[in-house]
Amino acid sequence: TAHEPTASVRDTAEAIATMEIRGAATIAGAAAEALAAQARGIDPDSPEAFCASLRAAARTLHETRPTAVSLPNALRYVLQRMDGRDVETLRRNVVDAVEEFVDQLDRAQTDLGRVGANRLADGDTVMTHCHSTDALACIEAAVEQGKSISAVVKETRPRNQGHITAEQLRDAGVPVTLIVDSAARRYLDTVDHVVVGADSIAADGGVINKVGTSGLAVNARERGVPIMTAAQTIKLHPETLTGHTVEIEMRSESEVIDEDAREAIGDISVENPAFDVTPPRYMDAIVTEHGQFPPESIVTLMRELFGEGAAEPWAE
Ligand code: RUB
Repeated sequence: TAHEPTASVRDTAEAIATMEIRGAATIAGAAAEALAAQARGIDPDSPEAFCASLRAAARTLHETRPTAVSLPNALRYVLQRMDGRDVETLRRNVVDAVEEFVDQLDRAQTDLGRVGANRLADGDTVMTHCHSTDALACIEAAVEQGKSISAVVKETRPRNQGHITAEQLRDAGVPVTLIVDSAARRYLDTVDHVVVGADSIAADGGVINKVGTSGLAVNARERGVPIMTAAQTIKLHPETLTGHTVEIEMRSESEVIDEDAREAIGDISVENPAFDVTPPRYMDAIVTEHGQFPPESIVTLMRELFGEGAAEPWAE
């Protein structure tokens, strides 16, 4: 029917679900672009049909992965600007909103990078977990400020996103040491700052990021190493203002053990949570494009930017 998502929306949704497109900010940008492609690619016979088709596309994109709130925040940003009495006006407003959203995404990352960079000193060694474009923006900005920075990069099992981080830092001229996740506490003795990203930030300042972040934060505190989360404000989770919790994605056991290992081990259960929650007391700062915040005060910014409500403009 006319309301079905176009192939490009289905392709983007598939790429997000299989993690070909991954990382909270990248997912948000790709989802917004997919809405623009849907707006350009359909020829509905009424404004109502146009809107229904965009809502259906947003639902398809929304169902891909549950934890990064940047995804629903992106869909909400675009659909709230879907305004007009005729199809052409609606189409233009959606395409313009997507362009604006993607611009803001880039600008926010550049701006928060400068803030995060100010927390790093010349000669610092940073430790990273997973692959976060917001976290990398801080390290890259520090390098651009002329600071000499080295990195200890956790490989981040089971998907090894640390390899992407290692490659990107090497390209930025940062000397990189790759370690297995279990070696993190040992190497914290040699590290000046831990820098991680976020998929969602809860109203109480809890940081939801790649599984392993909370253990790293507790160990960093115990070793006296400061830890920051680099998170542009589309990572703020508006529904947590009204008492909702953030869903932690559970992924397939095949990411943890292959079929041969499964067969050899036999009847055991395997669990593969993709994210965890770092309590605010273990995080020193949340670095955003509006400056840095103690996690406990992030709720003020969340209210200012998202109000009390978290409408779902994609609902049927
Ligand atoms: C990625 C991850 C990243 C955040 C932030 O998890 O946990 O730290 O998404 O990334 P996955 P960014 O690989 O499962 O998507 O700063 O790029 O938004």
